[in-house]
Amino acid sequence: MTTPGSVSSLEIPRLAADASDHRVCEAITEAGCCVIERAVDPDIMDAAATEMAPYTAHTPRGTSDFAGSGTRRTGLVVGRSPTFRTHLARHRAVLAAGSHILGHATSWKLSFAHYFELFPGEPDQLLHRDTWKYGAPPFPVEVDLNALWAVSDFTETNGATRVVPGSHLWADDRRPEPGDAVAAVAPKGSVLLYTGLVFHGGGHNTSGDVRLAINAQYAAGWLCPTEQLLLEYPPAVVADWDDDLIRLIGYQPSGPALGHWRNAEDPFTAVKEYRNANPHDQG
Ligand SMILES: O=C(O)CCC(=O)C(=O)O
Ligand SMILES: [Fe+2]
Repeated sequence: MTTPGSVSSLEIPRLAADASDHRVCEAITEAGCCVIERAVDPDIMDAAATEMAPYTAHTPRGTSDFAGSGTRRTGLVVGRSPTFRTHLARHRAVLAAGSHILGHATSWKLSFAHYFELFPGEPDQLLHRDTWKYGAPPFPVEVDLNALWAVSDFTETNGATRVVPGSHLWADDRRPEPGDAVAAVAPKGSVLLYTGLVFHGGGHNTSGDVRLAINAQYAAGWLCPTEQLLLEYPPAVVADWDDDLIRLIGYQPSGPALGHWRNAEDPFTAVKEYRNANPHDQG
């Protein structure tokens, strides 16, 4: 029996791929995180890795302790990986968790999607809350949800993300003690979901293998996205993508007066205009 706040007072909830949306939301409410085992077929992860492989060689490794000199983070995943667009960005469990955690906002969006390679020897990353990136006073609500897809197995030795279950409920000044973090071991095809307030960090890769992941972050629509997705994916690029995905990357207003385009129009209008002007461009 553990007491609140004691070391490892919670485990990371582990759910099966067919777990109900309700169960996913319940786990995240309680622990701030969960692993959905084999949420997609491992072949889908191989396909995503193959799509990203041509781009990684030119990606510089991290240049800070936080970014890690043994980590490469390759961007433009939404554009470069049709598999991400089709199978991961709008995965059923991710959307359910997103609506549950971020549904307080008028809209919520994809904020970032990068391909992570964690090389042998990379040490533990500082345990952190992703909301620190906003450099703002604490928000009264959760504003971020992460989906970290296991593109390779996540193991105790290859740097599985360490997570502190339940830490989303901690006071702002509380910090993890040694031993609070639990490795989110997960077979290829699994997804680790965690909110912006959950302490977590990449693990120490003591193996000889590269740990592969796709990190997709979703955020309340009223925040500045982590990545300039509309600059990366202008209307000509997204014209033949699924409408819901196009909205998810930011072609939608937020609240009564944010995120408009031109004469206070819905930015999706820009995609419609492109399609009308270029009817032969689409798939
Ligand atoms: O690679 C990981 O396991 C986590 C990385 C992370 O949390 C971050 O870079 O913010
Ligand atoms: Fe993080």
